[in-house]
Amino acid sequence: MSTEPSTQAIEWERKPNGIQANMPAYAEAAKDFDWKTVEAEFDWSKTGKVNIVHETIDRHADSARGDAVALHYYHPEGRQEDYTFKDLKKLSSQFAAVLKNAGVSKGDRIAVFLPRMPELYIAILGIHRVGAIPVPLFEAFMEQAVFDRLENSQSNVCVTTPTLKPRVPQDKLPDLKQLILVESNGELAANEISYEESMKAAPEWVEPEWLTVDDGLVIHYTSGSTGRSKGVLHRQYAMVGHYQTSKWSLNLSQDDIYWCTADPGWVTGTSYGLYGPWTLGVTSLVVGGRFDSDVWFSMIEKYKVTMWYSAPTAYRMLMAAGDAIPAKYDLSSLKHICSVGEPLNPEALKWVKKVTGLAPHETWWMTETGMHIICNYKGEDFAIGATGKAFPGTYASVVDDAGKELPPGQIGNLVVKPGWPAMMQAIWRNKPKYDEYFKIPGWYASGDSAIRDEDGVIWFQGRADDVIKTAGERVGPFVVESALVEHPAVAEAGVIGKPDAVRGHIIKAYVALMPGYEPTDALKQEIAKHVKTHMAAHAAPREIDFVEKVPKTRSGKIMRRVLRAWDSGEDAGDTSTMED
Ligand code: 6R9
Repeated sequence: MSTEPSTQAIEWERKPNGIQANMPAYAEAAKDFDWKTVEAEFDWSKTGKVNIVHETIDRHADSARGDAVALHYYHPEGRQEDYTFKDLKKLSSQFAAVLKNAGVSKGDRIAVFLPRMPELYIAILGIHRVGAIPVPLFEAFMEQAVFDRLENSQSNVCVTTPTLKPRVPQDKLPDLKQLILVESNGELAANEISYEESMKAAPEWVEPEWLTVDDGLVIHYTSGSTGRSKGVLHRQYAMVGHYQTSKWSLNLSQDDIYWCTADPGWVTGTSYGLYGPWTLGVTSLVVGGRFDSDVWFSMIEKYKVTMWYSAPTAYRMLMAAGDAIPAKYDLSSLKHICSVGEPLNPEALKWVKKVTGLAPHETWWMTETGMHIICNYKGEDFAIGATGKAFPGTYASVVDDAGKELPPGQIGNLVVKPGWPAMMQAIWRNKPKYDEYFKIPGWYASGDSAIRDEDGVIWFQGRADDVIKTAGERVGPFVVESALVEHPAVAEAGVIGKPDAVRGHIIKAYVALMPGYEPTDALKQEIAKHVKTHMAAHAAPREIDFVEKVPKTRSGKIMRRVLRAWDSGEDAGDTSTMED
């Protein structure tokens, strides 16, 4: 880990003169920036009536943009459909009526457990229309992960499919009253509603439930280093941040065809898969199905994608699939590319630039920040490897544990001054967890470490806690350890992220066995499968080492620092607090 980026040979991504950007000069935009001017872009600033479905869909449907495509949907083995803003106004109204009939009202939490399909987007919009709060769940979640999220959010309705339904443990969820099934084959239990049938009978216009800017927008579950996943609650006001960052860092405008590859199960898929682009009235592409390099590059050609927002793990997978695939397609429509989720390696950045002519721009942010905070911007040159500068109207810095700002070049805690528009409103039913983010006086603490250079540019250095980023997704070691020890053969388990060329990190588990179990490869596989079938595939350890004992402090905390040293072959440092 470097602590002195300014003394390294820095390579620059240089822009030709005259490049068109929505924010032509960062310094000028940041000087005197006031979020009040962004508020004025929303109808609620005049009417006082707030609902994101109005700002993302209805106001465009009722304007000259009404017949413009809001959503292109493409599934390589299935449906290919287009929806205009008018279509989404009607469909989200119908779904709102279905929810009202099911007794849903303002503030209720509604789980959406669907694959990436048009109904996923329609359901979320319909939930907004009735003033309820969507809880999007990624389709790869298995029973335990689904249970944790539905139980904590006390969701009373879950929108899902017959295929995913068996992973919803209804008998253990007393608050869950009804299921709405998409693509059901007609056989319905007493508490089940057919999406298709109920939509047919529903009215084509339902007025949005009018809210305030402080009412709930969405809950995303995310991992910390300890305890179960936490429900990050955002408020309607977050749209102010989604809108402006989509305009200036994604560089979106209404002549764009925008492709965000993230699933709405993760925050990128809502903040920048729905709210940001649609508050701007931009056409969005959603691609269903699995990752496939050929399909991905063909999408850019087919839809003439102009703006592409993806993650380092995807760029690395595309790179691994080789240059011949992008060479087959016309990628000349592209005008801007961004990246999120992990640092993008210079090698992958340069490869994307080689095949598309454009270098991906970093956007650093978190589920909890709700919107971009630190970015490289289209109008400015940037150093390759730099994370970027704080978005106008936000202030990010690098501080010591007491909250004192560090001089340039020193590594410390990456923090943000509280008060940006999309800052989380709460951790659902967990005030102590929320307060932990503000333990450095005066700051929101991200849990990342970083360096700020002389020019005020921030360089991400790594996670300061034990959270693992694997294939762009946050996995808390504790959740995996808990799933591991549920297996009868496992006495103790410690989990770390092991650096990996494609996934960023993979999950590696150190496991101490119960007496009487033999440390075999077959057992390793069985243990990994156990995690996969209980939590989610991405949470399962790809590597397991059997050990006599998992290293712990005298107070019983797993010393993941020691596990990381074992893995890398480095010195474990001070082990004086380790139990013998
Ligand atoms: C949006 C999202 C947040 C964590 C964050 C950091 C890492 C995100 C990054 C990045 C380096 C970037 N991260 N963007 N690291 N460069 N451009 O990813 O949210 O899943 O909550 O993860 O991801 O470690 O703290 P989330």
